[in-house]
Amino acid sequence: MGLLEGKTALIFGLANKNSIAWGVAQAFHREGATVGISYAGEILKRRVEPLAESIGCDFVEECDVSKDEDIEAIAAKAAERFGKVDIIIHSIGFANRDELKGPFYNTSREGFHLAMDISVYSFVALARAFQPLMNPGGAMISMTYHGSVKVTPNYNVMGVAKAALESSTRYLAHDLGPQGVRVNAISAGPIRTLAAAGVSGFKAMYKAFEEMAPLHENVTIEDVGNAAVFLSSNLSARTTGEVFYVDAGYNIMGVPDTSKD
Ligand code: NAD
Ligand code: 0WE
Repeated sequence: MGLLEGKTALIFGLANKNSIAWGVAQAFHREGATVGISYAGEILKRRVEPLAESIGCDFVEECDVSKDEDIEAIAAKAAERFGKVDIIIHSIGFANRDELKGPFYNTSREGFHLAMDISVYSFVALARAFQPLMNPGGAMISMTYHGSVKVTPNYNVMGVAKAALESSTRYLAHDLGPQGVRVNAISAGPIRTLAAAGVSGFKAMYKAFEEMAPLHENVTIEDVGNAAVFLSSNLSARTTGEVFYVDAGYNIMGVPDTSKD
């Protein structure tokens, strides 16, 4: 029997087959969950619908998380279709491309607000909208990156946003704990997704990551999907407010190992 049998999951942030959200959707389907999918805008529909169909998902809804009315509408649709929901996955992050290069002090006020709105506030807003629909024993998960706690050149305002996202995860865990809903974050190592495409220096970072990480392997969307299964299932029943690293151990290292050079 699957680990998520009888559970309903809503996954936000599917763009294409490389998305972390797709790794999560496939793992959830494998474990017997009923999956609903949400995507950002009309142009993604063509990509997302065949993927959804391939895992037997027929709840595929557009939701631009910068719009309160979109969030309210999808919560109402989910209530109508499923009644209650067990799992919410937030796999959304965005900053203007020009904020992800050069010195952090060049971050514009507008760029700062946008990154915080899409990458952080949206998780808070989803928690509020779905809280009345969550079954006890349910789980919410956000996706973060180690640039929140250690400087990653060019990650800039996204690092600050991820710090706020991880903190929001803890505050939401406190809020929702009494109703039996757990809230955690997964901190993944670098993965070649749409959000990583065109990031200058990503290829070099990817290689350096593999060299430095104790397991000497890069992280896949399947790895993140499996961690999300654990954090959504009753196997992690007493874990909440945590940042769970899926990074081949990269974050434990202080300096690169040059002892064999
Ligand atoms: P992705 O581009 O596949 O996913 C990002 C998603 O955010 C896209 O589906 C995009 O449509 C969505 N999005 C952007 N603006 C939105 C809006 N206004 N409303 C709704 N959705 C919106 O890339 P990904 O790497 O799978 O990113 C998913 C999450 O994982 C992000 O939070 C990202 O920061 C995080 N993350 C990524 C990596 C990595 O190296 N790829 C590592 C750690 C964490
Ligand atoms: O969270 C992320 C992706 C963040 C991201 C990426 C983009 C590129 C395209 C947010 N917004 C945008 N906007 C765009 O227009 N990661 C963890 C992947 C990532 O992105 C980086 C990284 C890493 C790692 C950017 C700079 C440096 C390192």
